[in-house]
Amino acid sequence: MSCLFCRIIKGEIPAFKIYETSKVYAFLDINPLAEGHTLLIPKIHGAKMHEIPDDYLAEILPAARKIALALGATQDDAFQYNVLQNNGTLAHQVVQHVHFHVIPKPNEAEGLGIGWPGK
Ligand code: DGP
Repeated sequence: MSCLFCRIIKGEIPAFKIYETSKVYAFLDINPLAEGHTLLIPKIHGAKMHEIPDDYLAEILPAARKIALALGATQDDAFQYNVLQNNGTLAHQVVQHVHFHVIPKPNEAEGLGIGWPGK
């Protein structure tokens, strides 16, 4: 098994786990664009989103919501964030296992990262 993120799911490569269910796994990004930058992945291998079965994708947004709440999201605008997902190298995908970025957007980081071509 050579997929980096499959190896993280199996615990063969260390990562700071944030959340896990039978179908999804979330961990801190090794190269964070902001403190708390989290990667959320299905626990089934597929490079691009359209390769992932619906029952795995169905757990992604509820998990992203829980992660956002854990990072500090509230009813007001005090905590803001991006949820991003890249498919293919032209779309700036580097790791070939589907992943969703949950990226806090602190005020002082205005302009950092999110215009993705500048990444
Ligand atoms: P993308 O460009 O969407 O494919 O982003 C891949 C992300 O994966 C990037 O933000 C850095 C992160 N990443 C790469 N290798 C590792 C690793 O070994 N551990 C962790 N935690 N994150 C990684």
